[in-house]
Amino acid sequence: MIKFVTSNSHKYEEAKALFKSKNIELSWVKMEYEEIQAEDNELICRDSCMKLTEKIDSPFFIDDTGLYIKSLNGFPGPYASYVQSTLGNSRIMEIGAGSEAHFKTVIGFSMESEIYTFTGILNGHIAKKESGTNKFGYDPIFIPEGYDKTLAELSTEEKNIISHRGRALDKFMDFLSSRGIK
Ligand code: ITT
Ligand code: NA
Repeated sequence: MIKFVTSNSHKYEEAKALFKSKNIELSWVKMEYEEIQAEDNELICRDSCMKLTEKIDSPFFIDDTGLYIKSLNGFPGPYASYVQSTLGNSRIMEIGAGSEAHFKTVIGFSMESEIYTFTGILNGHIAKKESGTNKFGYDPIFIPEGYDKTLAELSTEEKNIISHRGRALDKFMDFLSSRGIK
């Protein structure tokens, strides 16, 4: 049984669908934790994982995700959560519509006092209007490369196949099975 520590129900639902397809049991530790400020979300992820090791029995993992908009020099990057709640999607489109962008997820896994990280990236661009009914963060304004619709117009399964989180979790699940962990 692997614990996923996150306050975000969308992240949990996506991970649950993937883990289910591999028959790995997942449990949700729904809690918020503080994050340091840094440019690099791998660093943030490692730091959070280390601090959580004092509070939560391992094995557990966390997910740190950033959105990097090219025409805005990578903004909001690791501040994606703060910017989503302060500016929101319509204001982001005013300054970033049409620009190339990418999501980056870093999974941090704590096991036997070691921390392992797994990264996934999804390239795409910022839409000119919001669309889609899956209202998870920036999904209604993010069009993945090779698509003409937003992430919010894809099902969880479709998103998982191509997404930053899906790719990071695939690497993570490969690691788990190579260690015989269920
Ligand atoms: P945690 O408790 O797991 O930290 P969080 O929502 O605070 O949950 P982050 O710190 O990683 O998560 O913030 C990233 C923000 O970026 C998040 O709040 C969403 O608004 C957005 N986001 C993350 N993953 C996304 C995805 O797959 N699609 C769209 N938006 C996403
Ligand atoms: Na967070």
